[in-house]
Amino acid sequence: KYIALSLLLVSSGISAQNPVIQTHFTPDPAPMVYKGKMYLYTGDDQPGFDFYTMTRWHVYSSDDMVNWTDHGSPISLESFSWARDRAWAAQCVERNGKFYWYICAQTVDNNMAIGVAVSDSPTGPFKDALGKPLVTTGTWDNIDPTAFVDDDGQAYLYWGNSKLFYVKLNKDMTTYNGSITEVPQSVEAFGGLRRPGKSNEVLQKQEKFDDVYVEGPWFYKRNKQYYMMYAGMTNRTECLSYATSASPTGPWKYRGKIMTDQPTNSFTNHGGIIDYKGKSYLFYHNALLPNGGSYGRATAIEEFKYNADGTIPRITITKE
Ligand code: FUB
Repeated sequence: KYIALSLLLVSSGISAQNPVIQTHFTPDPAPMVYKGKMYLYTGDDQPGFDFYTMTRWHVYSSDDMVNWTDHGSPISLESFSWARDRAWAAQCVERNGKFYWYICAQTVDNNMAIGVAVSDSPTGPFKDALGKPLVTTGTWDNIDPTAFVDDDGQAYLYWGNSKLFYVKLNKDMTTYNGSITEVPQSVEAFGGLRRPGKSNEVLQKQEKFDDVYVEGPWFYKRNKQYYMMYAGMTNRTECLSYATSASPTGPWKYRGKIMTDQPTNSFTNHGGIIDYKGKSYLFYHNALLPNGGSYGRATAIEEFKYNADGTIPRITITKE
């Protein structure tokens, strides 16, 4: 039934509105451009839950950033035999005409793991590429994958909650070589106050602190500079912040906040940045759909212009 609803135009009109999809909750937006079209991959919050109890992922597409086509829900927890709950943040990237949708989910042994589904089309059908997780280390750290294929063909997968990790993906995009590297965190790299041995959660309870890496990394390159946007913690809600580097593996330099913890009314924020038809866009989520909240989040988009030196200006929430 759900698939049968696909290919409907879900939003139309002359001017864009935020949230951009008005028919579903669409948390954790991940944009991708392919053959002149913008694709939007999201999670799925359901009304009435009091946690991130999510079971499937969605795809939408647009030619004009105003009218969005709903391609339904090509993957869900059932697509991954090893996944039992928490269909959390994901990103789809293209390589050589194949589409790799990196997802995270709770495993049957109650940890979080990263998997990958593959397709010949950006809208599916997708199939679990491995039949098992791509990254599983028996912890809750393994969430929010972000993938990027560099100009030299080397692909990277970053992810992590509280801690930030990466691996170098093999050309098949579904396996990796070498060990998992944890990215060192410091005030210089990701901002914030840190004390050795204290988790973000402990710090959060103890003091007000200005920014710290929490989750939701978004890794990309622009004009030979690498960018790592992420959800940071400020005053107990999430902001979007970023760091840059001359190399895909750091060292990272903290560049400040992109979107502050202004009232999005949802505890989390999660973003993606992309250029499309000569313009730059920030995708993020907020709780501004009717009945929205921390567990009812919806994708919003803001157009912005990079500063001349490549830094990103502070971006504010709009409703149109
Ligand atoms: O949507 C579930 C989780 O909330 C995501 O994995 C995090 O990034 C946060 O947005």
